[in-house]
Formats: sequence, structure tokens, C-alpha cells
Amino acid sequence: MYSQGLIGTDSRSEETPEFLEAFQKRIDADEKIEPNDPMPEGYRKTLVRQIGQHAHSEIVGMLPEGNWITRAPSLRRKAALLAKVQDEGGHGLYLYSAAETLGVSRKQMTEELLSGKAKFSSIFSYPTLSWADIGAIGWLVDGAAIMNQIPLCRCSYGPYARAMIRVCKEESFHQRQGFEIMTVLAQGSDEQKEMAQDALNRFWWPALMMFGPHDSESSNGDQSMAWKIKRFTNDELRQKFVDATVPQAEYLGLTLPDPDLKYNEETGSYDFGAIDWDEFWRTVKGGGVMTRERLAARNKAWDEGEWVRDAALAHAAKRKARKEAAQHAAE
Ligand code: FAQ
Repeated sequence: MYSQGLIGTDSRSEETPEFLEAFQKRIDADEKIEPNDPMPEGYRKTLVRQIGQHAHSEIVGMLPEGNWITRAPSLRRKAALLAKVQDEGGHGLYLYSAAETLGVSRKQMTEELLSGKAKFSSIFSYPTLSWADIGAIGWLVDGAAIMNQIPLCRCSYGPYARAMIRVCKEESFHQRQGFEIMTVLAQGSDEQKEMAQDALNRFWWPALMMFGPHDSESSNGDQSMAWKIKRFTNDELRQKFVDATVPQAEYLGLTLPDPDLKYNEETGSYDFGAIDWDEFWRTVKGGGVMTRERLAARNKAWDEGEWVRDAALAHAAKRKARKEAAQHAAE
């Protein structure tokens, strides 16, 4: 049976089988869905969930790297890291704006993050213990993010797809910056090489987990693929990432921490070992090493920024009142 409720951000359309079929036809024809178009409530909710979580990930993702800005080994590294962390903040803002076009406010989304109700990417619940972690994050985490996000530039929802174009350009720069940090360390002293290897050992498996659960466990996967929100499944993207990254590790002279990793002549891809899904689900459900600390940091920033938000609103109200008064005077 179909829902009899009103749907779409405009609340105009009824969710009949004919409506759903017409909507799917638009998707199948690769038409972009725009904010004022009627859309099934499930489509809208899926996007609010995914874009909201994506935005939260960018904002929370500033914390592990922000932690190293004061300790970057040179002025050049410090400037580049500062710019990267600032970029992530910008990505969060584009994404919150894209989600707002679906009728949800940034305040609502923020409250869901701060209360622990909304998820953020599991990768940001891991600590950054050495400078090499900043290289590993750029290389692997931004690398995984690009693999996942390039197809999102073709997502069926227009505002999300358009936001992703600039995000991907910036992530690609971040990835190269991280790889360059790893190259310098891997070609450095024995201690530096060891530091790079240790960072790779700790970030490799969590980077593979970023792509989400196996397709068989992906509760949203099939529907998101049918609506062309996702263009590839979690497992397809994870495999592409492994295939792209193995030669990069070889170039660096570092060893991926997976004894089962092996090139498969038949598939032309690398087979890899089992992911620790218990660790993944524990992290996703709020039990990651740094999850509580990340949320505490975001809550602190939100509370301490309250006076800025209040001041901006008071200023906007005064400007509006002055403009209205000037209009009345001119009439
Ligand atoms: N972490 O049914 P599926 C970045 C949840 S940005 C936490 O397969 P879906 C930039 C999932 O939400 C990184 N939760 O879900 C940067 C769902 O739970 P729900 C973020 C995860 O949505 C770099 C449940 O598991 N990128 O790194 C994770 O179809 C460096 C079942 O999963 C994006 O958000 C996870 N890893 O596919 C910043 C990209 N995986 O919501 C700073 C956009 C799954 O039903 C420094 N998002 N879950 O309660 C996506 O492409 C998708 O949402 C997936 C998950 C692929 C992440």
C-alpha cells in the first residue's frame, strides 16, 4: 500500500503509485530533482539524513587535524594544514545549505549532532597520535572521501550534486598534500619511515570502514541506488579504493597491514582480508575511541559561539528595522 500523506517540500503532491512511477521516470532519465519539485517523502528523508551526516562529518573531521595545527613541523606545513581544516569547515557549510533546501534547518541538524542522535563518519572517532597521522588522513581519508564523493557529483538531487563539485576539487588537493607528507616521511630517517608505517597501520582498516557496511548489511543502499542518490554500492567503492591505493603504498615503500591482500588475476582487482565489523558498528553506535570527546568539543564550540549567533541576529534585526524606517520616511 502507498502512503496517503502529503509529500514533497511543497506539501502539494499525494504519494500515489502514479506519482511514484512518474518520479522514478525522471530519475531514470537522469533529470536533476530540484528543491521545489515534488518528491517522495522517503527520498527527501534519505537526503536529509545523508547530507546532514555528511555535513557533520566535515565539521567533526576538523577536530583530529585541528589538533596538529600548533604542532605542524614547519611554517609551510602549518599554513597548508590550517587551510585544509578551513576547507573542511566550508564543506560543512555548503552541505548544511544543501540540506536546508529540503526543509530542515541547520539548527535542527546541529542539535541532532550535538545530542548524539545524528551520526558522523566513523573515521573521525580515531585519535591522531603523530604528525604522520596528518599525512595518512590526507592520503587515505581524503582519498576514500574522493572515491565516494566523485559519484555524488552525479547524484540525482541538484543542490547536493552541485555542492560536491567544489568539495571534490578541494579534497583532491588535500589528498595530494597528505600523500606528499607521507612521501617525505617514507623517504626520511628510519624513525620517520617508522612513524609513517605506524600511521598507515592504524588508519588503513578504519579508512576501508568509511565506505559503510557490506552491501548485504546496507539498509539504505538499494533504495538510494534506485533513486540515484548513490551511484555505486559500498562494496564497489571500497574495492575501487583498495585497487587505487595499493600501488600508492608500493610507491611509498610502505606495507599495507593486511596479510591477505593479494592481486587476483581473474578479477583484475586486489582481494583483501576481513574487516572488523564489530569495531565498525561499535564506532558507528557511539562507542568509538574518541566519539565522546569529539561530541564534547562540538558542544563546547556551539555553547561558546552562542554570543556570536545572538549578536549576528541582533545586528540583522537592527539593519532590517533601519531599512524599513528609511522606506517609510521616503513614502
Ligand atoms: N560512519 O545503509 P548504509 C570526509 C551508517 S567526509 C558512520 O550503507 P548509506 C571529508 C549509515 O549512516 C566523510 N556511519 O548507509 C574529510 C546507516 O545508518 P542510518 C563522510 C556509517 O547512507 C576528510 C548505517 O550505517 N562522507 O571524510 C558509516 O546508504 C578529511 C547503514 O549504512 C559522507 O558522508 C560510517 N563510515 O551509505 C573531512 C559521504 N557507514 O543513517 C575531514 C556521503 C555507514 O540509517 C578530513 N555519504 N554508516 O542510521 C554516503 O555516501 C553514505 O551515507 C555512506 C553510507 C556510504 C557513508
